[in-house]
Amino acid sequence: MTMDSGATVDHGFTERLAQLRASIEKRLDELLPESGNERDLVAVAMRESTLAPGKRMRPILLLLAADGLGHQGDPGLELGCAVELIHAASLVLDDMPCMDNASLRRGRPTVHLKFGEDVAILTAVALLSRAFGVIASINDLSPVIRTQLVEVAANAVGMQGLVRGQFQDLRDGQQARRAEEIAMTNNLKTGALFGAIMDMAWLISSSDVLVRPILQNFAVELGQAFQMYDDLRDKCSDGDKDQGKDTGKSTFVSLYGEDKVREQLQVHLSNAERNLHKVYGESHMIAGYMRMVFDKASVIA
Ligand code: GRG
Repeated sequence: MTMDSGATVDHGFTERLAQLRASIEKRLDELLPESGNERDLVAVAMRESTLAPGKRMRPILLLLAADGLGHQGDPGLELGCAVELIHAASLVLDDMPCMDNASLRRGRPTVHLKFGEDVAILTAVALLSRAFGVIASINDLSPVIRTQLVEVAANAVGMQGLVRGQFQDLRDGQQARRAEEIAMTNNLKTGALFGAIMDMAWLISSSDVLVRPILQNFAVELGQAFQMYDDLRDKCSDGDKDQGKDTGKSTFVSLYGEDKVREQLQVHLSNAERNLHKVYGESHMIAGYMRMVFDKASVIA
């Protein structure tokens, strides 16, 4: 798959994004197990949870990031889909009664409500192992790069990433937290997967070693901004997911109030943009895409 790396938001931007989304959805569909047998509930739940209408922000970012670094080929799509499978697994677990106890996700009943908690746990494990299998079997890459990609994904999921962030959020979020503690948790819970995406884009593009930390700085700023956006969403109903799940939890919104969080979010977005510009210049699609995701979000206006 190739894209015009110099594309601005004006020239065919929307169509280009629609094409990317379509290729991601098609490949996810192929990578998920068939669910012809309706009693095969884990397969059905894997498909329904992953193919439900999400933004596909992580695979889109990965594809744009890699393209801007000169990578053209299938590995970007495979990796983007693997990250989306990890993300889907995390949402299934996050919604469970022992965690957020949510009833709605992507506008649909959560997996444990529809299929039962047993199926939800098994679905998350199956999505996660499918993700690692996809990364490990990308033939167009050298075994060394493939191994590094598996390591990047493993670090993002485990005790240096989502798992630690989620644990801190569940347990420490019940009492007052300092701003630095909330930021650290958000970085693990939400920023780690963005960090993995940028590292993956960097690894498959054989880019300059100096570019890697700039992409990581971008991911940290994006993670902070995105978690603030998600926390603000908790206050308003868009029919996509439950409201009020953060009530009684210490977040930036409970610490600073919504207006200050909106301001802080803009600071993180500007910092993210500054890092992007260092690598991709002023007019690359990735910056336009990031702005578009946040501009669409009425909660931050
Ligand atoms: C084993 C993968 C795995 C995880 C275990 C449950 C858990 C640890 C982590 C949960 C982390 C989590 C849910 C963080 C929140 C990230 C976030 C802001 C999600 C919302 O993402 P969007 O808005 O969702 O991109 P869509 O539906 O558009 O894809």
